[in-house]
Amino acid sequence: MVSKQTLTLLKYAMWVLTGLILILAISSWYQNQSTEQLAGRALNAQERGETPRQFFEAQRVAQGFTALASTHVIFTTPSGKRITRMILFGGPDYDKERYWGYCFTGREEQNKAEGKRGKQLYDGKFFFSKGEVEAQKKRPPSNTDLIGIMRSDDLVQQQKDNLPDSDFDIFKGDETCYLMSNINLPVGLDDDGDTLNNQLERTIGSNPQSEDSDGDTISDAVEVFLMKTSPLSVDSDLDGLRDNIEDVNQNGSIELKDTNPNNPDSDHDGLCDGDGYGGRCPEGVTSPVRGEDLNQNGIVDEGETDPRKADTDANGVDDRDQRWHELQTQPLGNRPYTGNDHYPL
Ligand SMILES: [Ca+2]
Ligand SMILES: [Ca+2]
Ligand SMILES: [Ca+2]
Ligand SMILES: [Ca+2]
Repeated sequence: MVSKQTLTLLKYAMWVLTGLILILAISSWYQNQSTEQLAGRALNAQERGETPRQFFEAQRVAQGFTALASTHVIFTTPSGKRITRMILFGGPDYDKERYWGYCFTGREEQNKAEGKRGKQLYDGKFFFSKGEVEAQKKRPPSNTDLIGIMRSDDLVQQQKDNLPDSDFDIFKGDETCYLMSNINLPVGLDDDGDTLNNQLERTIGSNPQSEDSDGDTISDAVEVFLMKTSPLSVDSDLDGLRDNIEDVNQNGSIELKDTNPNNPDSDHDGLCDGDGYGGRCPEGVTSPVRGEDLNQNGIVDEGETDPRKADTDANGVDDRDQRWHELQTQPLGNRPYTGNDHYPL
């Protein structure tokens, strides 16, 4: 059921939108359609050039929902729940995209009746993604009131300076807001506190009630936002080495002590980083040549080669070629080399 208060706010929303829509630059879908393609059948609202609408009550916001691109979205934030804009709208990757919105005070109609304009008329909270702020900074100057609001708003300067803003970048609950985005946006609360909101977790398939869904000691957020590894697999590149052994300090960059958790052969020598039995190892599972870190502990032990160096002993021959050569000239496990063993150079 839609509450009376929400209906009142929706009424404000509808006429505020008629003004706000002037500054939207995201109707490319419709503009790109050829009229011939649309002939001979009934046109839906989007094809007629009307922007579709979505409404979400607080309960749906708590669970999470997808705000569709180029759609007027009205939502109410759940009572007593504080959440940052960044988390509510899907995190840093989505912040690079273009979305913006406005949270109503309920005073807009009265303000308009009193002849107020600009920031005095729209005295609620505007919010913008970093991508939208960048796009707005590139817009040519305009005398339009609404653009004036956005341009003169302190938020633009603060986001320019990368400063957090408690008023504008935190949603405090019981706020009814308008949202417009140029992409489908996962919106929701963050039940497990890992900074991936519930809807983003649902989309990815991670557990919204666990901050480390795959139990590899790396949080879902670090895997998704920083390391770009799978929050659903302890060994994202299937090379036999766990993600937390590959990127030791879990910072998403491959340093001297690290192997690449997203590449099964970090040093490009043809040998797998781990034991060589992983699904993405270059040598087949039937090959007598295995990988580099055979006991998968992140340390170069006796009898192993270094998965960070293509030529571990610096003798001028890469590890894989050297390993094959050694197998030709010495007993192979519990049987001698027969000459039938392939030596693929
Ligand atoms: Ca979460
Ligand atoms: Ca994890
Ligand atoms: Ca791995
Ligand atoms: Ca290697």
